[in-house]
Amino acid sequence: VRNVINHEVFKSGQATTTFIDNTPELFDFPKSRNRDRGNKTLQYIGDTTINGFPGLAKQDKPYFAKAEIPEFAKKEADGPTAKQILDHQGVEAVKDYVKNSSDLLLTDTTMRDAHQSLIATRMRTRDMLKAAKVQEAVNPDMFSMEVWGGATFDSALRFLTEDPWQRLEALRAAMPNTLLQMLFRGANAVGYTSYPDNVLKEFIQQSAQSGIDVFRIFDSLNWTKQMENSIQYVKDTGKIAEATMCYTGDILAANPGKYNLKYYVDLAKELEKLGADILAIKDMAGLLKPQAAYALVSELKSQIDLPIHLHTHDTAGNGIMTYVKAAEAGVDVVDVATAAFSSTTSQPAMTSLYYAMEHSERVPKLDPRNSQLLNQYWSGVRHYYEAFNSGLKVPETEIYRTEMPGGQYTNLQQQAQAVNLGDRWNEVKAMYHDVNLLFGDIVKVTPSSKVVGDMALFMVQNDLSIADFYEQGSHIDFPQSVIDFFSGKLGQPAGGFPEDVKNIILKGGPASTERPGALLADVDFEATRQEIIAKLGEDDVDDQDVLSYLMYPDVFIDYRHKLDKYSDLSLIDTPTFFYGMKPGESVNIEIEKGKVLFIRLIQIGEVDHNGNRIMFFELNGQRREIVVADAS
Ligand code: 3PY
Ligand code: ZN
Repeated sequence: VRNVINHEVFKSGQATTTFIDNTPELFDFPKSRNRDRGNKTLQYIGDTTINGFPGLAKQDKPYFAKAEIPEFAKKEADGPTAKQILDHQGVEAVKDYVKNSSDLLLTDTTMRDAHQSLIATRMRTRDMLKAAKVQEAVNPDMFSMEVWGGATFDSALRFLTEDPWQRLEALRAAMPNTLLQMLFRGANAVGYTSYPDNVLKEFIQQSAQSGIDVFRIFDSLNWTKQMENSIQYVKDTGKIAEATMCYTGDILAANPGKYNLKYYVDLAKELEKLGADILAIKDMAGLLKPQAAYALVSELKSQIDLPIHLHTHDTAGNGIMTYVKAAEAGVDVVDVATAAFSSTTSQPAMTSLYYAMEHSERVPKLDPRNSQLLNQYWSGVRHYYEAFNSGLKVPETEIYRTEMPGGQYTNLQQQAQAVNLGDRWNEVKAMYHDVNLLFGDIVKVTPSSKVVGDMALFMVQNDLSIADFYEQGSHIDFPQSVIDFFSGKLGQPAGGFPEDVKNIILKGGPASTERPGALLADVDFEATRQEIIAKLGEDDVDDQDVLSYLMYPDVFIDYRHKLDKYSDLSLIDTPTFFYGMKPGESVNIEIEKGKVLFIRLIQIGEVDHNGNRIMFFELNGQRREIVVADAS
């Protein structure tokens, strides 16, 4: 890891998209980890073949057509890109460029929010990288690519045995002329709890150094106190601070309650004062209807002087219309995804938006033919991950009532299934709405959305109604996340907590109105590094590892153990990674340029009296036997 950004060629600014291909040593792991790599890879394939991939129902490996990039005509950028402007002229010049663009600018979320919202954040780096390497030849005028942050950090380590930093640096090298964007959860960085300020600062600095240009910073309660430090830390790096207001409710409703137009205008002004370079409207549940988008953007345009970047989810099926109306009102940038990873709980499709705006003044600079061709590749990739599709297949306008974020929908549905509430999903959704009102109508986005989700599941599981809550609540132990929320650990919601509900939940326990981060002591990074070294028994622990550990201590240690056991798994093709191999099948794994493991699975042995099976492989022509403990 971390070799890319410090490589002389990269630092010189001469890196092109062939840089990674011609410089394989970038991804060299320390020798010890790759010792015996052939056997370790066979062990992984053996374990996965026999016991399945964690979280996936075990099944025979399905057939998948290989996802390939079709031929396309290389496109030249129409003038300097936003990334080139940032690198050569700085943030103010990017702001001017955005404000002066007559066409609508686009952010492609395929590699972050789109797969987070459709396939439980399971997309692997290798599938991203193949598209990333041609991205600038296909669509060089993309304003930015959202590729990092949100749940991807956790998911890479936890489920994919991948280092998120390595992913970022590889994508950076593949797209040197495009702004890379991340989603940063304010006080929660890329985790679910509050971190001390020095951790936020270090995380932002390291992310900037590893390739992030645009930081979309939000707070799950729109509490600006939890955003101001992060905004400043980003500005200190010379990168772009995109301060965010999360959109909830309906500003055009007859009685919009506290989330009315004035609320958003005041919030936007506050973020502008805090130094935002761009204002993001983060419509995480897809609640911003077209006419409301027009009203909101028009008003903001007349009241603040920042470029405006709109993000929505297409859950209700109205996303394209929302973007078209926002564009008419002067929005500067909108978030879209490639068609194969678009729609329903994800972002609207980029080519659909292009055609919806064709022949209008603000049609985006997008080559629809090239986008469609690249989408053929993405469509192949989507198939690999079919088993993780668990969400909506069709639009759901009920979302206007439930207000559930796109990224949460599939997750909560899976959680409901895990506790045997799969067939009571409609009740869970209805309860999600009721719990939100019980909690005083809060902004729901990670991590506040998780609190509402936990409570909704808890209520349905225990057959509790809202009336039961008031009657019996003082005798009930509520989920820890709910107690933490009411004790102020996520911050303060607009209008405060409803006192009666708070008393029932906390039962006299402590509550604070301070900013949680202000109560946390600074982390000693060197002491943390020593702690990790002691746990791992090896001293190959760098600054990025320390940050990964601070975000997810157990997950990180577990990741390193898996890496030691199996070696680097990121080079295995995706179907083999999830399903192992079938007897008689052959796969090739290119571990370095020109160095290939040719693997054939010959036969799977019977279970012996210890519950083990012998797997008979051929590795580069040599027979190998691997022992796998059959967990069934
Ligand atoms: C995240 O925080 O991961 C989100 O995508 C919120 O919408
Ligand atoms: Zn989103």
